[in-house]
Amino acid sequence: MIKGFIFDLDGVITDTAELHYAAWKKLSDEQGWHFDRELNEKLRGISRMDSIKVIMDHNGVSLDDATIVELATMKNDIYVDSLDDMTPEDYLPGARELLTHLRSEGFSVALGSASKNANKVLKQLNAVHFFDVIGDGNSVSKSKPAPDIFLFASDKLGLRPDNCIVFEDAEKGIDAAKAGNFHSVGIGPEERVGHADIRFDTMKQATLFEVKSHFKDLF
Ligand code: G16
Ligand code: MG
Repeated sequence: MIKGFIFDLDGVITDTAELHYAAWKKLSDEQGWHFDRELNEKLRGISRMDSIKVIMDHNGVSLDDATIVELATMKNDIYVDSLDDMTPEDYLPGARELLTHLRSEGFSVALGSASKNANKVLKQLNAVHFFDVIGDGNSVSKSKPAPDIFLFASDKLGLRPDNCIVFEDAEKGIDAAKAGNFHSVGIGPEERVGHADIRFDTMKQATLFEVKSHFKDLF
């Protein structure tokens, strides 16, 4: 039986990828590093520290740990400032409707995001009330593709993984859901999330009706 839903944040509830891109681009320009949208795609769903390591590897740069943390903090300051402009208009189409529907049907709902800034994003969107549990980058130490963040969320909801459906837009996020024995819904193209149990191109298509009809034996 499905009793709970666990949502990733960036790429599922809202598109913070563009703001992450702008912040990494500013840092990279300042450092004389190459950074473009193709490389930004590789950062989808992975933690801040993993992200800076991907960018440094791409540029053949190696630095001591303290400097890496300092640079990642500079990027984060730029990113957090940019969140001030985020408003309740910035849900991905369909996301607020689905969250509202789940609330009205009495499902348990959690956030399972890699971001340490998830609380600020949810506040800007006025989305905090949609969630019974908020799992974010501060909740666990092992990031996706490890299942830890989703296991944290299901545990706090008091549900077993097979009672929950995870919504994810990242390849490593679907890997994490599968590693934890969760049911999974992929949001995005086949080449990225085709390994999910079911896949929709966008959140707009991922209505509760569609999800229920795909997982009909579980409702
Ligand atoms: C998001 C983004 C990633 C970002 C990560 C950490 O993950 O997709 O690009 O690197 O959060 O964010 P922060 O630097 O704010 O801690 P998710 O899991 O919400 O898709
Ligand atoms: Mg994501």
